[in-house]
Amino acid sequence: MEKQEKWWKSAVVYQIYPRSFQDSNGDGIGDIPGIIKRLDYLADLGIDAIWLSPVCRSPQDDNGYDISDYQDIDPMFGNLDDMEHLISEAKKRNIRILMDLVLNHSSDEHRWFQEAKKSRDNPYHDYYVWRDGEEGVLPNDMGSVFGGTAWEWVPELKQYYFHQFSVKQPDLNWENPAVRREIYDMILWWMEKGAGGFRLDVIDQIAKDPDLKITNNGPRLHEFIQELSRETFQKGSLLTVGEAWGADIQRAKQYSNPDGSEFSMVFQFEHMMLDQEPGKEKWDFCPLPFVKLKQNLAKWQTALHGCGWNSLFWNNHDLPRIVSRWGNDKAYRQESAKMLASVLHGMQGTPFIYQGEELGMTNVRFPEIEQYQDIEIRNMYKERLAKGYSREAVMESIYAKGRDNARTPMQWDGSRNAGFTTGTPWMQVNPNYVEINAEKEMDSPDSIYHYYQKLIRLRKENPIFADGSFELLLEEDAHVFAYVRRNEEEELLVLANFTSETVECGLWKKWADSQVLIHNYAEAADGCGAAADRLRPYEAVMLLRKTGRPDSGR
Ligand code: TEU
Ligand code: CA
Repeated sequence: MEKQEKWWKSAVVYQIYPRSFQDSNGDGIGDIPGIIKRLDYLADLGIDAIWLSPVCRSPQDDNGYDISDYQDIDPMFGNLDDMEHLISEAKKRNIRILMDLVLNHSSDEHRWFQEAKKSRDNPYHDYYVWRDGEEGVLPNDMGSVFGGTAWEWVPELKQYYFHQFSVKQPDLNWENPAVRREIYDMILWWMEKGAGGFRLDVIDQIAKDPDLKITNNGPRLHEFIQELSRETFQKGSLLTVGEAWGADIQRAKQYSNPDGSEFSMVFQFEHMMLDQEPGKEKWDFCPLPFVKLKQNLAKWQTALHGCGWNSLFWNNHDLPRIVSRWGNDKAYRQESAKMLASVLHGMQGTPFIYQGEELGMTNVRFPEIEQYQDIEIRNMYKERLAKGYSREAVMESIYAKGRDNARTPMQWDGSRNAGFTTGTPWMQVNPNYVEINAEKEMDSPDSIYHYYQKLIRLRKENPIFADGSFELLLEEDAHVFAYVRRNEEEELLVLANFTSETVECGLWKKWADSQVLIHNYAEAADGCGAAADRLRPYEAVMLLRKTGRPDSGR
């Protein structure tokens, strides 16, 4: 029973951003039939579940994170039959479909909001968060994540509504039990349709209290989540993952409590915020403090061991491409993409692969702002220019951190539009698709794709990936990321050079009698590999050995 319930501990999840994955009808937008066509590709990769970014009915102000009907599919992506078909076709390949639940807010075009703004005594009015006021005199100075104020005036009601995201994403009022009941019923309906789990969008923001200027981690947060879990998820054997930018260790333990009272796991971002200037915005980027990254990941590994469960990720649809961000997408694209994958997949937790990551897809540098689609980018561009930033500086921020880096169409092959669409893609394809595409990757035995495939297989074959403890080695080393995982029978060393230089490192030698599980360089070259004191640029290796000896490998 226990084992069945915790199937997700050895699982690997693949995230699909539907509008950019595969178009099937030439309208330039990825869709559900397109995903179905590519299921064999994903089965071959070896993944266990797909996290599907939102496909529900939506005006697409924030690419589907603004839902106007939670129980219907947006016509742009297909219909409910297509969705059921996807679930059953995926199931045939032992792949579960995780839906993206956007529960903090709905679209302003949702029937609830349309009713809510009719009058103050409409039964749906209290589904949202309102404050009385006067036009032009905001209830307070709270801002929206996407820029500007978090308050929008509705003249008919002489009230403001609260929106943590865009003005078309009014916040739902979780204080109202009727809202919570509607949400639970909707989730149960998706469970009946065969959803294998759920990713919960900005779940730490549902218990907001605008009067106290509280956005995330509100006082009733865990009460709400526990009720949600009890009323829905606990009735099935699901993978549930809560997105929580504001999670610390203590909260993460609550979210992923092994007793199942909240979610299976937490999706937190501490490690992904290290290359931004402290106290500033994500656009104010700085070089990655490498030692801090190691310490941070190590902290999460040890603190959650045995009492919580983390997601492992470098990428999602909100983050720039990792190979461009912390690897080297020029001279060492292959090596660094594989190195980053090794460091991540060697840890405890559930790895998430974001579409194209397994191909080493890179960031994009579009010359014109008009080529960018993301509401966050567009708003920031206007705001920062108005504040006096230079256009060049703003574009550099977008190149480094813009969400559209992750949202360019999937690069399937070297044909026009990378095989993504026969029409005009909703966002331009990254011009490097001729070099970087799935077809090429599949054809080459040494590709990044096959490296990911092997990492996934290793996790399935070796329980130590899921159950081993974690110890960081060479903590202060400015180049090398090294750690050991241990269980009762074995130990696993992950050794990785995070730089484009050849560096001194004698650790591999001490593990000379171990088995090489995976290595991102061909053995050959003199003075390198097991016998050497050096690691080549972005070199990474995973070594496994049986224990029973006192030597711990330091
Ligand atoms: O993201 C949460 C969130 O806070 C992000 O908007 C994040 O702050 C931003 O990307 C950092 O630049 C989730 C979804 O993943 C995102 O796509 C949505 O836009 C957002 O919620 C609103 O639903
Ligand atoms: Ca389409």
